[in-house]
Amino acid sequence: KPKLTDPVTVEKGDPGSIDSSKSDAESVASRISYHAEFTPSFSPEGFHLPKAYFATAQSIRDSLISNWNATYDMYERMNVKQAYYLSMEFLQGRALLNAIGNLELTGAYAEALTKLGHKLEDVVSQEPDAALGNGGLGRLASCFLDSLATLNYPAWGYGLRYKYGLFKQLITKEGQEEVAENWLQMGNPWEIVRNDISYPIKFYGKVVTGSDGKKRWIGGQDIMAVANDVPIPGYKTKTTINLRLWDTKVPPSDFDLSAFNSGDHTKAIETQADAEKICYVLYPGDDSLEGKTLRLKQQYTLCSASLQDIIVRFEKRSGGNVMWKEFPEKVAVQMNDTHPTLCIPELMRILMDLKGISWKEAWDITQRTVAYTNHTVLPEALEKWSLELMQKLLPRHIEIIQMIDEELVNGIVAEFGKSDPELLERKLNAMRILENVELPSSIADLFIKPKDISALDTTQVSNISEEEEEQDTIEENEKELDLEPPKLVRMANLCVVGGHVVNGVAAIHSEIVKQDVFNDFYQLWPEKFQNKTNGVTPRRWIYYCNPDLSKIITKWTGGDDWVLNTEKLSQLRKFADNEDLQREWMSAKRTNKIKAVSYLKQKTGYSVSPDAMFDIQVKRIHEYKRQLLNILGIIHRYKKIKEMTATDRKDAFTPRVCIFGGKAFATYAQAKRIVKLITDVGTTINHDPDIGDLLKVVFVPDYNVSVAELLIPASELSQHISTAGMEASGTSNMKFSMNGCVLIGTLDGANVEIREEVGEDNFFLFGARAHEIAGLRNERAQGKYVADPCFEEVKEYVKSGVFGNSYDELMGSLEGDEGFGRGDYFLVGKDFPSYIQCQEKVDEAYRDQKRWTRMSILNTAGSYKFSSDRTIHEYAREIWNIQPLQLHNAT
Ligand code: B1H
Repeated sequence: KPKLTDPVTVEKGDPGSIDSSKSDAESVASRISYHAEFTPSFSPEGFHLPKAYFATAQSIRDSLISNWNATYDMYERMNVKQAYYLSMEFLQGRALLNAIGNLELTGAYAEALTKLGHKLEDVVSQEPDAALGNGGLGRLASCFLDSLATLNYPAWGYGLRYKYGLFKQLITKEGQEEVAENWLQMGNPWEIVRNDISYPIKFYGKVVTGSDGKKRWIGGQDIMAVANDVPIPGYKTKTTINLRLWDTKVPPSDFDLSAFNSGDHTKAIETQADAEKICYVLYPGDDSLEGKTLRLKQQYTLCSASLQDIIVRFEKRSGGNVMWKEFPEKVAVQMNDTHPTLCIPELMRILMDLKGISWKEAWDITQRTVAYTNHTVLPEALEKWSLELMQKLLPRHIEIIQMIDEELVNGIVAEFGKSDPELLERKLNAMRILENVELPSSIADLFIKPKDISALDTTQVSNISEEEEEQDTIEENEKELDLEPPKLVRMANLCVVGGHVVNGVAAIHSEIVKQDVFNDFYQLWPEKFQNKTNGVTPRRWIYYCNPDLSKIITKWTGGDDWVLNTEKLSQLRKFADNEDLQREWMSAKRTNKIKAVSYLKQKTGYSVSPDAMFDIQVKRIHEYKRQLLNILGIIHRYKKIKEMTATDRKDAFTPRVCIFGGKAFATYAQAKRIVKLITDVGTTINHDPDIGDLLKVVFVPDYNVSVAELLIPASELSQHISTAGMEASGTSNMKFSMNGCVLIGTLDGANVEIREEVGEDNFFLFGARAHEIAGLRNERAQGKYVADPCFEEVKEYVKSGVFGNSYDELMGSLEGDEGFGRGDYFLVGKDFPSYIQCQEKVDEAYRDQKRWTRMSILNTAGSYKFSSDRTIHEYAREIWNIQPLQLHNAT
């Protein structure tokens, strides 16, 4: 291997060697060598893989920076309207291969690295995943950035630069264990620290009114948010947009030098640590008050720093003639779920307290600027913050929120009148932003019940004895002490009221949003509600992760323009039965399966056969996603296989490798028990000599974006089996379908639309429908439910200890309401028989490989709608009102 002291093709320090405009392999190799020597992150000796990765990334970064600068200059010059996507999560994964490919330099880089003694694929796999997100919501944000850049939309992402991303998952004998993911340990070549771009952020303190009547927020804790920019290159375009991630620091003046000098070192660094810890971890555990406070500080930091930055830009581009009314014509802010809700009171605060704008005008500007995407209808996931905590941390914002709530209450009273107090009370209870907070007395008086009125009637002679009265008072006091419900701020209601658009993320989900979760708002403002079905970027999720399949698609659709225009994929339909295509298609799948086989061996020790069907469920572990249904189905299969003779087994069942992957939230005990059950079932089945290759169960540890890029192309059947109505959209379902996997699923989230596009014959459907769920739960609660004998058998089998223990809490949750019983809230037992029947159909279909391959091709062909390019065009046109702007003169 070449030594660093002996650069391969250029003289040391030749400035020409880093001219990023040349795209031949020779020039690329020069640039890599240059960076290996002159922007070093490692000791000089050796050109080992980690160093090769860094030098390669830095060489690409040069091109990204010049394109980034040119893009930014153009936006400044043209003063275009920009969209800002605010998200607490961006699940970017790796960047190198994507950047090289988007700049159309894959060939040159592969050749250059070969010259330097390495393979491109080994170099790119050195990169740690940027895992600044939990799952679908964060990955969606990253797909959106890719589409925005590719389609030349003027837009930026804003997020937080967490020092530790999502935890690393270890699978041990105890089940899941979490370890900190120190992704920045070796440095991050993709971020540019902007020490010149920082904003003050305040917490706590108090609000005072000045002599001019203006409110001022003073005192408290002051920290700084510093910008770190991550360039996001579009595919085959020079447009390079920005993901600005905030890091928190203590203001330079706050370092207590005298404390340090007098020996109190701890005190001196305390303030520093207090500021920096805000960006330590993605989603700090929030069971404690400290955890909640930290999470709220994170959310406020994101909102405040981003809005200050956006406002500075707006003012600068206004060139000394700031027209605040026009702010919404230059700025669109999208809130990715409720996590950035504080944008609403923060924008109001800045406009009123710092820019001197009236409440009415500030409210109009705010509403026209922000929009809200809802990603979940699970009640426990709809954020509510303690009013008390917010009042302490953000006193001015609470004043503003109280005002918004009061205006809303007045609006509701104006709309529904006072003649039907019951209706009015119901509306106020559903729609108010503040929960368990008294109404203004003029309105509260309406709701005094007749009984209460008589109690207030002083003309009535009281015949209650003193003793009884005393007893009543004690009881009332106790009630107050114990049962005083907490005062809360409902962030979702604030978003619906404060934004101009509310959107769901799949057709069925947007209907549930309108008809159920926010129905009262929908009745009042139907025009606010929209649907934007999610999508995923075809660059990362087919083109780069599945090169073999991509070549076939390019060949059969007559060019690689499908990467930008996924409609082209539908042309594959007409070749679904073509024998040549089928042969090539199956061979690509097999190559991908073989890659996965060696990965699984390396990570789990299990050897699996590439001849078996690869059946995969990878996603966050959650009861509603029903990994439990999947594993109980596998146990049923195992039991049936064991009950048969060796020859019958082979006829009855198609060999399968059942692969699971996904992380459970660290404090979600039931989800962790599911992981444990899956791994225990794997241990038993995979070592059972009766079973052989007929069934294998593998849990892939530490599922992340890069693991997904390997597993999805290798998958044949993919499971999306949530209780209907509970998965807002799902996005991995789209990725699997694109890569020619057939889905088994319920009519939930985007499954509904995928099935429409790929055709019902090419989707394995089972289970109760969303509108039936409430009724089924009721029936179950009333004891009307008739248990399925197969399901009971499987449960008993698990409880008997075959897999190591009896899983009392897990199995109990599937029963009534005594002990561990949770009434099978997710209807695993109800859907079990139809799931098993459906899996039998899957076995049958797979035995006919021609039929299966046809289904596989028709999935890729029908997946064209699920490109995030389509989704982003819809957001741009129907919510943000922004236009694409093409860059011509960058390098
Ligand atoms: C989704 C979340 C989410 N919905 C709270 N909600 C979080 C909620 O850290 N938190 O507090 C984090 C994430 N994530 C997912 O969004 C949905 O479950 C998927 O169905 C959907 O596909 C995805 C993108 O829209």
